[in-house]
Amino acid sequence: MNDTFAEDVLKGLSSTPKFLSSKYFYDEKGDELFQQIMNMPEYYLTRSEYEIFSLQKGQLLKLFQRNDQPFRLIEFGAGDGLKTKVLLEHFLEKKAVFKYTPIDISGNVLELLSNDLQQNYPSLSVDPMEGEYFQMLEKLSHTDSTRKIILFLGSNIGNFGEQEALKFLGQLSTKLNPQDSLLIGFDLKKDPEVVLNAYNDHSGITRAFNLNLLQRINNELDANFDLTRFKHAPFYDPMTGATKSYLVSMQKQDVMIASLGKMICFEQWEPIYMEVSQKYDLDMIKNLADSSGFKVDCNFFDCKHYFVDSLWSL
Ligand code: AVI
Repeated sequence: MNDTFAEDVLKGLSSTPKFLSSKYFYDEKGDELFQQIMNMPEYYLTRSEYEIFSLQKGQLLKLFQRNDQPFRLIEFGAGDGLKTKVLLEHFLEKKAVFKYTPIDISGNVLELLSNDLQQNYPSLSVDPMEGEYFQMLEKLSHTDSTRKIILFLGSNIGNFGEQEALKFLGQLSTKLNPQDSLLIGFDLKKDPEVVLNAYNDHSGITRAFNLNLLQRINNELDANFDLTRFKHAPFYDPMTGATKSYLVSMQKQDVMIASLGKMICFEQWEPIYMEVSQKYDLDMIKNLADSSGFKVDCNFFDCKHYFVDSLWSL
């Protein structure tokens, strides 16, 4: 049993209001469901960022390369690297001198990605690192002074609360050198219906993605959540840009988490707060950069202005 997972679940479900951390969505089944989410017609985010990279890879390379200097592309939480491959392929074609360093806490994810890249791009220099982002950056800085370009893509920053995002980016800024840059993906505020549909798809995949965390608690902590008694309820607030997802208990019920020896009691219609997916506007992005020690150098938009990859430096 994973102790941190157990502690976090206990803390979240004993709190008022109840919450669970969306970082725990990603067990094997959760990874598979997220893969399906990225392919859904409603989930525009992945396609938007893919379009940005496909159409603006030349400009990105110019900015990364700076007078043909070598650079190291460091990706936080690379996943299957589908979008990044568009960049890698172009950079290789243009004979850019660079290394690619995906960092992930999952050795399994890194192995799959590295094998795939080696097979498809034998000339690519892949240097994966398994571990926590900042620890790995620290480790790198002892051995390598090449210009670093950090990629934090896919609106992953949107899953951080406001203070958490500030803290994360503030910490990141202290780990970088003046010549380094960060390319960070933000999902933008847009037609509220478009946003909400991305988190409330017709086929019920996002619903299953949220419910899977209750299933994970059943599997790993010997709990007895009845998934049919919880309703997936996402909301988008166009004022703040927060999309928040809840699982709402449709009836008064008690759930036993046997491995923790803990009974969790739900009132009828009581929610569990599952995830925030923050949507930004350009002022919010500039403020976030300013308050975390960065400045915005350049913004790359898709044609619909649904998404932006923002290039920051110190
Ligand atoms: C990983 N992250 C950026 C996704 C998002 O859009 O917030 C996670 C997700 N949750 C529901 N659908 C997708």
